Amino acid sequence: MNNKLKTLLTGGLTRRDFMKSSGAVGGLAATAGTMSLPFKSNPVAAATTATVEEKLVWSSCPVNCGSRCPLKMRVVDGEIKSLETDTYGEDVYGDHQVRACLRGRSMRRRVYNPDRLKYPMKRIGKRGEGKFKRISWEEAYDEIAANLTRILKDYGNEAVYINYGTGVLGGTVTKSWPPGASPIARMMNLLGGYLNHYGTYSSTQYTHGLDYTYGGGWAYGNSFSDMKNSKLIVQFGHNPAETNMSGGGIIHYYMEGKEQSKARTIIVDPRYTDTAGGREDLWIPLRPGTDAAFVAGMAHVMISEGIVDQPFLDKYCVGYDEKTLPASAPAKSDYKSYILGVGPDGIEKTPEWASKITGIPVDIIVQTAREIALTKPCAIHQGLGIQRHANGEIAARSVAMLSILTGNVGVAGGGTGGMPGSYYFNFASFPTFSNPVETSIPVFGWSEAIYRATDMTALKDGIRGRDKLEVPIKFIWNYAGNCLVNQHSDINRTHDILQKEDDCEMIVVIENHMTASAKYADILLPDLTTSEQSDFLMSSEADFMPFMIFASQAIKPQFECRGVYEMCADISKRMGVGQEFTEGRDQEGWLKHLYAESLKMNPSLPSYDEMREMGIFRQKAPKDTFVAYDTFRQNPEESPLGTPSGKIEIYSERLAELAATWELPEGDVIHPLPIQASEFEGWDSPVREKFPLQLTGFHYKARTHSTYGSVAVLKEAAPQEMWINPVDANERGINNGDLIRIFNDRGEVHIPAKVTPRIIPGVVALGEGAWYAPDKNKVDKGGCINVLTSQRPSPLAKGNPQHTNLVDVQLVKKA
Ligand SMILES: Nc1nc2c(c(=O)[nH]1)N[C@H]1C(S)=C(S)[C@@H](COP(=O)(O)OP(=O)(O)OC[C@H]3O[C@@H](n4cnc5c(=O)[nH]c(N)nc54)[C@H](O)[C@@H]3O)O[C@H]1N2
Ligand SMILES: Nc1nc2c(c(=O)[nH]1)N[C@H]1C(S)=C(S)[C@@H](COP(=O)(O)OP(=O)(O)OC[C@H]3O[C@@H](n4cnc5c(=O)[nH]c(N)nc54)[C@H](O)[C@@H]3O)O[C@H]1N2
Ligand code: SF4
Ligand SMILES: [Mo]
Repeated sequence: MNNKLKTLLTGGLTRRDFMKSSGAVGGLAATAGTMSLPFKSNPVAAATTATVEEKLVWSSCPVNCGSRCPLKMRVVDGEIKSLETDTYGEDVYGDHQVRACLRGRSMRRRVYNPDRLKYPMKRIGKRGEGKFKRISWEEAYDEIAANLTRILKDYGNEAVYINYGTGVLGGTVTKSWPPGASPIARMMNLLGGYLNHYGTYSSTQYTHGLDYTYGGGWAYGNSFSDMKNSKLIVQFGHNPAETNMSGGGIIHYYMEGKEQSKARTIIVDPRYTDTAGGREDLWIPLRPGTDAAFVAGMAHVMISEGIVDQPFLDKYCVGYDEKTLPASAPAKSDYKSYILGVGPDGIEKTPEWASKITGIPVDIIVQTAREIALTKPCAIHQGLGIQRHANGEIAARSVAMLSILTGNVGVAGGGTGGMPGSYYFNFASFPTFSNPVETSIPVFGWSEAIYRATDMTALKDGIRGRDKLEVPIKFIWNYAGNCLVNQHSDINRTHDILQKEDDCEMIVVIENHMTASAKYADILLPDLTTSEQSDFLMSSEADFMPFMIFASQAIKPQFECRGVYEMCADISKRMGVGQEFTEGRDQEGWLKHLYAESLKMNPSLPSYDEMREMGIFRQKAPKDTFVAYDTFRQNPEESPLGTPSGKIEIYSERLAELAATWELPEGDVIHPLPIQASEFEGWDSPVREKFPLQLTGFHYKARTHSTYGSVAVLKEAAPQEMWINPVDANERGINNGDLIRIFNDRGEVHIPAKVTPRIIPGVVALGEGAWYAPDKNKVDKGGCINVLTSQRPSPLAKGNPQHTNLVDVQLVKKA
């Protein structure tokens, strides 16, 4: 890749990475003496009788759900019998208990699940068949070391890939995400490195899109707690009641902020979500993938009625109108011209135009535009649902336009239109050295990098660090992830790619359960659960009350399971870097070391032993709200944004350059402005003649992605069903509970229908993460949406457009 282009590309920082390293909201300042423990220590009770040994041990739920919770295990004779969660303090807002949700509370059923992996295994059937034979740990290590040595020698380090996996995102030594922070990365870096990826399945269109607007890699929004200062709240594709639940999750701050301000609330989502749930004032259902048109229609109202914040646009922004267009931009390429139809496309983005695209009535568009422009401050946030689309980058940028046009950026009670900001706990990370390999692929591109690697280029496929990939992926480490199969798009295609054992030669899966991905392993290593080992876990999104958890080993390792640290230490030894890997420490040794390092950064932490006893340490942030880019608002010259101009770039010269140089397939749009663009399988796609219904996904309370997906009580409490509007159901003779088939050219799923007015007609929805369960004809009976999703990436981030799908639905059997 040429250097000029390289500097145009975003740095590939992920959200949590960025927040951690940023002085702005990253970690709390160490304020020795000013911060006392927020609660009393609660000693671990240990009752021993002659025959029964009973103890209470703090553990945790380490998964990727936007929260993180402590679990106190009641262990009787070496077995977890029951558990409770955070019970400290008075449970008042700001010092509230971090209580686990039903998933975490069912941890016992995950630890003792019949699906639990027991022994190291080697595949004997075809990949995916699930046929394995039991082998010893020695055999497993030998096999891995021999293959790794051979592949490194024959193909080089760029042929080794660490797949995305967020099952132990919460851990420190056992951390699975970002992959560069995992023990696997530490080992691979000692061996010369591995092929990197950039972006995440969560947010890559968001980060890549909004980086061009606000700069800095991750666009911040005001925290939910700041809603106490708002007069109006608008949420686009955001469902924190399901995605950030539990006592530590930000739904708590959303509820409290809203309660304090009593602000009117508008929810924009094709589905009536749990976040709406009777607490909203207006639900605006729209067709998936059309948020940009909705915003453009509202912008038309604001501009033509003269209710935009012109002084803000003049002072802080680039490209709103011709006055602030950069010199390189053609005439009439500004946003105002685009909206008023005097730009190159000549189309006026009237509310009538927007209504045809979105399905939202004209009067709602007009009324909402006026309300947003005239009710200040207005808190606008987006979730990640709108960006997990084929046009996700511009959709994310579009929503931000509402906050920008109305001058809500950088003020209390307002916001940026981005994701809500949070403070993070300041704690040492497990050192993994740096990766000598610079080549990087988009996170979603790994399956392509197996079979058409050397065809993948910088300009066509977003390869970074090289103009094109030099070698295919030959070896995959898949630790605590189900993105090898279940969570990656188009499972039938992935299956075909992985069938060819001469292409990807070795897949090592490190897991707790026999997941869809585990079935594709060549060597399957049974990992400990968090209950069987000790580690530190940091809060995820936790607004102004970040916290840390000391999870201690509650029970002995089950069966022959071993921890990932021990596995990596043993494999490193075979590869000749054992001492460098461990530095003479076992896992507990690292915990002590990292805690001592953290104490230096944050002296208000209790001692190691006290912390182990307390389990959870909650710490208030310096402020009880977070206002994104407030210093920029106060003084843009002194505190510029991370964009090339230092201002909010409504028109991005960097995007104009990419639009001119990148090789895009027909229909893909990269544009300097946040314009409306059609999706390859959207409401106006010709594919609708064959598959008339839009299928959108969502993150479901029954699971965290696929984790907890095999726990029977959870499946019963929140069953896997496809949402369909009565209008579409009646047309197809479908009643609530009937078994239906959902299908397109990529695959077929059979599950029950949930017939409900909670979804807009023309759209069906399926919670992501259900366990893929194909019959012999490859018809999935588990309800896994990725049988139906596409591997075609989004234009800019080359990310996963997993909410962009067209399908049809038919009745299979009456209930
Ligand atoms: N269609 C569609 N697909 C999606 C999404 C979508 O919205 N729609 N969302 C995407 C997003 S945002 C994400 S983040 C990804 C998430 O995808 P993944 O990161 O693959 O998340 P999970 O499915 O939870 O898989 C985590 C795995 O870790 C395992 N695990 C849990 N605890 C442990 C442990 O202690 N040790 C080990 N070794 N393993 C453990 C679990 O059993 C599980 O198999 O999915 C993406 N896929
Ligand atoms: N219970 C639970 N919590 C989770 C997770 C989980 O799997 N389970 N996953 C965690 C992870 S890793 C992540 S990344 C986050 C994900 O959080 P999000 O990505 O925000 O979650 P989604 O449910 O995919 O999307 C949010 C909403 O967007 C809506 N939506 C879809 N398409 C569109 C559209 O085009 N326009 C609009 N306006 N709305 C749309 C969906 O209907 C949904 O209600 O959640 C985290 N929290
Ligand atoms: S799934 Fe999330 S909210 Fe539920 S217990 Fe685990 S960390 Fe907490
Ligand atoms: Mo995610």
